[in-house]
Amino acid sequence: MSTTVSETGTATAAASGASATERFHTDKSPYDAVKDVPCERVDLLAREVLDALYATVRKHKVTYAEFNALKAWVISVGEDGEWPLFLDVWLEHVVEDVNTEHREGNKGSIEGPYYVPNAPEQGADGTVPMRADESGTPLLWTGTVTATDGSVLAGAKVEIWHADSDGLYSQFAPGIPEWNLRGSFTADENGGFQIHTMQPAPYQIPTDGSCGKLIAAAGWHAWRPAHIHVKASAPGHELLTAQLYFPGDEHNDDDIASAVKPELILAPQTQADGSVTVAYSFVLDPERG
Ligand code: MBD
Ligand code: FE
Repeated sequence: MSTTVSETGTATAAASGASATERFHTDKSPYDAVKDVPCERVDLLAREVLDALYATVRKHKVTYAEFNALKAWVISVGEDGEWPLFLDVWLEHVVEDVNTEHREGNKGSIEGPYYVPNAPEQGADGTVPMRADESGTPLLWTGTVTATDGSVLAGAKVEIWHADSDGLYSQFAPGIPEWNLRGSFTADENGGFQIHTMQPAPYQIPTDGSCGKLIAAAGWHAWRPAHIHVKASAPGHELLTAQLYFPGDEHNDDDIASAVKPELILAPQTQADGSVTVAYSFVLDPERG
């Protein structure tokens, strides 16, 4: 990743897109998990998506000029490396919904394009890696990890990652230390953890790339509300991927990625020194047989 993000200079859509695309490619092949899917399923899904496109073209009498603009735009999304961004912003939320609706534990939300595994371990009580002069409001998050049957999940893993006070993610924007504002925590014998970090800023998806071009052409906005990404996991339990939000953010009701749920909005308490504390705990569902 560091090869595609320059150490200095401003964040660009093409650089963060290239990093996100490369990050996705370094995962184990996404095709492995679908190698036994029958062709009937592929036929069904591909056919229905194409039928939806035909219906739109017919209903709105799409012109050749519009078709050619679409072709040019689709090509540029790939050239900018923005397919991970496009798919996570405009499609992942519904995939997340249908795959978690059976859960009795916490609500989750989308992963988005900027997760990196193996962030530095901080134990049960620690501070995420940050710069000596990291700006923003200090935030202390206290919680526990338990199972839907009420049992304590000692040793559960809680990984967090989020943007800095400029809305930038380490490893996807230039000039930020590699693991800045990314950390892994391990619940103690009571399932408890304490995370010290900085409150993130609202995040604007890159406006200078192909996704930004679509947003501008359609007259949309590019904002996500401020959010902390988290993955909570324990052996024998379903991985919970979520995002936590802050009350009063103007984009909580109007998230470009449609990833806010009321259960995911924190109730921060401001302390005398201006820092904030939040309590948020996880209840994980058992893995299905
Ligand atoms: C993000 O930070 C994010 O969380 C999502 C879902 C899409 C783009 C940027
Ligand atoms: Fe994010």
